[in-house]
Amino acid sequence: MRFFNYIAHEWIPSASDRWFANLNPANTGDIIGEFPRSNAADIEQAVRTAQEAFRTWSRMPAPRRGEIIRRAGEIFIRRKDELAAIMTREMGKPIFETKGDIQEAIDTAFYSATETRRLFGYNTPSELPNKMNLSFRTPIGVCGIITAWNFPIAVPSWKIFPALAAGNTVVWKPSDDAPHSAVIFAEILEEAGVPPGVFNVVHGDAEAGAALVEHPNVRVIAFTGSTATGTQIAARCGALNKKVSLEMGGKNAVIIMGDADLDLALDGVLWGAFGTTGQRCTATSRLILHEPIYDRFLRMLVEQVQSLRIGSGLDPDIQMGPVINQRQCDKILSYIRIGQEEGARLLTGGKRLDTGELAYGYFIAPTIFTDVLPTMRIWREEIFGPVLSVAKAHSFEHALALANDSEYGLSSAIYTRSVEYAFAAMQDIEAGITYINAPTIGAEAHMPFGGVKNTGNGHREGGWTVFDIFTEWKTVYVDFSGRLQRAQIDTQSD
Ligand code: UN1
Repeated sequence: MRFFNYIAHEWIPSASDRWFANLNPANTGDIIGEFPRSNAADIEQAVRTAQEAFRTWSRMPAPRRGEIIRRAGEIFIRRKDELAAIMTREMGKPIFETKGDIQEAIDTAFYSATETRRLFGYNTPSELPNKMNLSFRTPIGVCGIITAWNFPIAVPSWKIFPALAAGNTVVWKPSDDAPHSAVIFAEILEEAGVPPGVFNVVHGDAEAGAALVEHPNVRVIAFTGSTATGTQIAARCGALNKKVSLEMGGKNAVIIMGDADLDLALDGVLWGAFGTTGQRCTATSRLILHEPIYDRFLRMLVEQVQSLRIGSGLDPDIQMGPVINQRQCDKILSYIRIGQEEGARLLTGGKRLDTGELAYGYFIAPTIFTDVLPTMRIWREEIFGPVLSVAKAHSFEHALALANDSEYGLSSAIYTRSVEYAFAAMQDIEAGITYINAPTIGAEAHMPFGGVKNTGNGHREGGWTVFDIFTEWKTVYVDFSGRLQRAQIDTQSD
């Protein structure tokens, strides 16, 4: 079956007439369909359409736009089961997780819809009499959105709904590993009443993404993906004076102190490290264990990890699905080899699972390395798979130093019963998100989301802060004195 780009409510092939196949990562013989490998001509057409649509969409009262977005949330509720199966089939995570992914988009839709009645500005005193100063948010224009495959609906929704709510129009280049979900996203927005050209989908790979970044009429780029790609995008956006928001890599650490509730911490580490097969930017990939509980906690963890049920996410009993594709599978296995060569101790896992049904997909055993030193690549580099690196800390200060010894700073967590440790962690962990007695994954739609250091470039999606990405401030001075008043001059007597 062939799928198409979505421009101005039409489903159209790429001008390139080239296609890529979308496979089920749990069973690579299951081909979902062929999708267009788009080029600059397709981007040109989509951007032109989005630019035209901007004229009317940006002038629609924001609460009217909000009603359409709210309806989209309701249709996501109605189509949740069907869409979850489509998502799991193309990207592998279990159905209960894809349902959560959709729920995050529903929450974002309702939140964004409600924000259309707020989007507060400022009204402040003027320094001159009979003059009023205001500042309010204005839409920017066409937003280019480029996303990853691991949250095929939630992460795009974090960008698309606020961008639309604020009055922008959108051209979205979804991941070529999860393009079918994007097709459903478009169907839902159309049914909700988003007018033609306001929301467009152009499938493809880096070629289409680069054309979107380069297009002079795309004024904002919002990207989720690797730090390497994001850094290149930021450089181009810098040269072209575009606004750019980046959500990139993570190497998220959990600290477990000697006084922690170990059963609670165990559940948190299992979910944080191996949920979504470790393929979240928020995944727990470093575990810092306080010396007194080091051996005991590892024994508990290994036992649980070895009993995780692994297989196709379409099977409701499965806890962990495959990794996304051959390239990622090779990359993760090569990091496992690097870890062994660097001298870390492989405690469990460390291999591809290829017996029985698993032979048809990209399955990797959940893997734990101990004796990991902060100099090792498996401690420093984002692997994006089910691989957890463990280090021992002699004290809270040592644990904190280990956690902060990273070029990334997205999520973090500490398990402790001590108020002092908890507050010190809140203050001193270098990350955009810190969890106390909860895993590193599980951000909520109405809170700012993003990271410090090489994880981002200072923006926050989610919550009220996302509107800083998708709006510009307009300042207005209303002088009703009926005469020329000179700011900075007429206020001063000397
Ligand atoms: C991502 O992996 O890009 O907090 C986002 C979480 C999810 C979002 C992850 N709500 O883990």
